[in-house]
Amino acid sequence: WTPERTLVAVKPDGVQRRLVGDVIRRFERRGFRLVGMKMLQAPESILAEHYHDLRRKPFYPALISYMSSGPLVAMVWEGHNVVRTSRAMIGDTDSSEAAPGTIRGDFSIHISRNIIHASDSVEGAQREIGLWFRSSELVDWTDRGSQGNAS
Ligand code: YYY
Ligand code: MG
Repeated sequence: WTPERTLVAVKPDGVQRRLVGDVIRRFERRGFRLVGMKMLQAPESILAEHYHDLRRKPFYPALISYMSSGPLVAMVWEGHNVVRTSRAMIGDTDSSEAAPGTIRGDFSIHISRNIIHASDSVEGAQREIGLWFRSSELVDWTDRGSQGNAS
């Protein structure tokens, strides 16, 4: 078992389209553990830090304006290999390449409105979780035998 945490965010288009429940359901069904969640209008300072590596890309201004266009739902999910598995669950960045069955492949047709974010490495996940959440906002909880699963 490789216990890990990752940052997942339902982006403003996902919230507008009422996809928050579906996203949570997919991660729960897979067996991951929700350890933090909040809805917020993301401040530009957080977004700038979050997408720091992309700051020189031509699409960066549009990306920041899209991400600030409405509330998003940020979550921290925990479980075995959650970083890698959640990337597989969300699908390719470019929605037109995202496989059916993935979140982007089921709900999105364009890279600029691709519904969801998930960290792409363990180090990136640690950095992003620290950016979006205080440690007091993360909840350590364990499975009770009769109700839990193997994660
Ligand atoms: O991690 P992921 O979201 O799959 O892709 P990134 O390469 O980190 O890009 C972040 C974000 O930027 C992407 O989800 C959509 C947007 N974007 C874009 O609008 N146009 C591109 N050509 C590339 C990325
Ligand atoms: Mg990324």
